[in-house]
Amino acid sequence: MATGKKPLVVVTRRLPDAIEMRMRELFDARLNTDDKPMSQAELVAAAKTADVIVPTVTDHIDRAVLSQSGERLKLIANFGNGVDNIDVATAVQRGITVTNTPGVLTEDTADMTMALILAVPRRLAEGAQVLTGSQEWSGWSPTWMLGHRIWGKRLGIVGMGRIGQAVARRAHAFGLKIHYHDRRRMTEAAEAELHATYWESLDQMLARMDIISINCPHTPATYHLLSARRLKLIRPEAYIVNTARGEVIDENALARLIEAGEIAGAGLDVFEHEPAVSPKLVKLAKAGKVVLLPHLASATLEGRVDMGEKVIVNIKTFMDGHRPPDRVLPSML
Ligand code: 8YV
Repeated sequence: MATGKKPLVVVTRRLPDAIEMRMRELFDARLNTDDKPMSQAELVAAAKTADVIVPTVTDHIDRAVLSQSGERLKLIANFGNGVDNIDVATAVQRGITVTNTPGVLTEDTADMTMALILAVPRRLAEGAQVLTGSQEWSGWSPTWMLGHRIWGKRLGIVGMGRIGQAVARRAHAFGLKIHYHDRRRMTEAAEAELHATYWESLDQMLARMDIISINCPHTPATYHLLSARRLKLIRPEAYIVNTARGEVIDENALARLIEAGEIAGAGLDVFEHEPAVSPKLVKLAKAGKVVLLPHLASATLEGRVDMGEKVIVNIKTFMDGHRPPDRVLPSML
């Protein structure tokens, strides 16, 4: 990029007004005002001409796109925490820096995880529908619409990073007993602070939990981490909540096991083939066995503005010749 010239920044989706306004001031920003997802051909065209691309989870910046990138493309500043939409290894090989937006969506995502942990056993979605459905509510009864108690149950958190820890804090306040599996064990002090019990074996943890929450990123190592075999280890009374990535669970196997009564239910905010949602899951939702949300866990205005600010800081720092604060390296995945 020629000195003094503003970098050409292609932003693939519409962002909050305040962020777009600031981007217009700082960069030669090409914004997507109608918010239509870009096709692979449009992404290739962007990769050929831009200095920076700002993609989101809906854009697949894969090897095919990156192999056609122009000489100018030096930064992919992802608007999002997860980077499974980007082939980071190929980007780095081609001298392209990748950044993300960690930290700013932790609390919002943990809130929504907690909401799903409550919603499924307590039949929140089903109950809400009673009052808006075609039939009139027949009134309260002692044995009607009973769910299951949260307090005192065992919660198994798969992936004890920032979000997993924020879930643990909330869940402890609700009286849940915190268990976790992660490839790295936390320090004793961190475990004590979170009242968390470590399980080295994911299999053993899964077999003993009442509620399981998926909070790890989707990487090649976590694809179908909850495989059909592992899902079969889960107790028939247990629930699964996923606010991470659909690909971490074998979704077909999960739907099958819930349908067969071998897992009690699930709260899912993410899906294997977004935006497509398996008809089996939709059927289970209609039967009150699962609660489905359309990838809403981090969807707060405050969160989106914070994410945008992070993207801007990453681009500015990089363009000023410094290491951007949220660089992602293949070794981190
Ligand atoms: C974002 C997310 O909405 O940041 C993430 O990893 O999953 C989301 O909550 C999305 O990724 C934005 O690109």
